[in-house]
Amino acid sequence: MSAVDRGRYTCVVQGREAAGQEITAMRARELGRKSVVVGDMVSLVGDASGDQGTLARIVRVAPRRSVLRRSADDTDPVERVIVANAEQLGIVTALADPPPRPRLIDRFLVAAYDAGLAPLLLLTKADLASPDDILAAYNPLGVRYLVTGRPLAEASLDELRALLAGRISVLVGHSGVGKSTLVNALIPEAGRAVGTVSAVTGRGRHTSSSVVALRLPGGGWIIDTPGLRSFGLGHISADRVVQAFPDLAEGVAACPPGCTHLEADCALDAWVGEHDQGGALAARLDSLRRLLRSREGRDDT
Ligand SMILES: Nc1nc2c(ncn2[C@@H]2O[C@H](COP(=O)(O)OP(=O)(O)OP(=O)(O)O)[C@@H](O)[C@H]2O)c(=O)[nH]1
Ligand SMILES: [Mg+2]
Ligand SMILES: [Zn+2]
Repeated sequence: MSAVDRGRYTCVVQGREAAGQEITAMRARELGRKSVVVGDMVSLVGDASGDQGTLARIVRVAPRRSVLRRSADDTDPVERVIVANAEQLGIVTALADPPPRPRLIDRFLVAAYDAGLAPLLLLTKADLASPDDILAAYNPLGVRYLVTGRPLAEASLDELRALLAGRISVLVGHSGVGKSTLVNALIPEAGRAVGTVSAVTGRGRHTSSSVVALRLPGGGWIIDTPGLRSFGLGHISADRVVQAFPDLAEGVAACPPGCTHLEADCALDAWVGEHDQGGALAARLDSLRRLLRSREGRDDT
């Protein structure tokens, strides 16, 4: 299932993706309350010819190999599935306009690790600001990354194609960071609307309003999502959150059993003090603690 709009689901038939044929379907009653999201593999009955004006019915959703979820906020355990069956999470961050928000990056990284998606950091607008600070902060994590700018160099586009080839990738990020711009560069005929970023607020209007999967010319899928201002992690346990900070794992190992990492006996401060170079680890520890506190409703990011 590649898109949904007011109860109408766009589906692409397996094996016929290249032909570009799409089938419009609705939910069958037997699905009950089960959600159908972009990326889901579904079974259709009825008129699946894809002819104009025909409507098939979705009768079954296959077990999902992965689920990207978010909650409304960190204290809300009710989660919403955004995309199913993705393999890679493209965390799109503009280097300026809007400015990078490392704590949002950290949230996406937690979500990626939790969902079993390979994270890929896509740093856009390098024509406006240098990627050095962000790269210094995330290089210790070993997260793969790509820096792009305007004009988009052919070499960067080739590298992006290679990173996405044959896989299902979902792009997430704040509004205006350039997700749809990347999609259009990869798939010129996609014609995804691209927004303007207000010079006053530095905030894009939400240009893309729904999640859409598009087939890549070389195989694989790219999923464009609307900009997210926040990304709640209330559905992820504190342990899982901590595990998503592998760069701090050695310090965590020195903590007392059951350490919440929020109290004075936490060993992380001393460990970071000893191992930090240039403040990157201190920023990550700060980010981790904000996340943990926010989950307890004690603080906000
Ligand atoms: N200078 C510069 N501008 C860029 C670059 N990439 C995208 N833009 C501009 O940034 C603005 C927002 O781009 P979009 O692709 O619409 O951003 P988006 O992430 O899809 O935004 P939403 O759909 O609202 O979530 C547009 O005006 C783009 O032309 C870049 O590398 N450099
Ligand atoms: Mg967009
Ligand atoms: Zn601790």
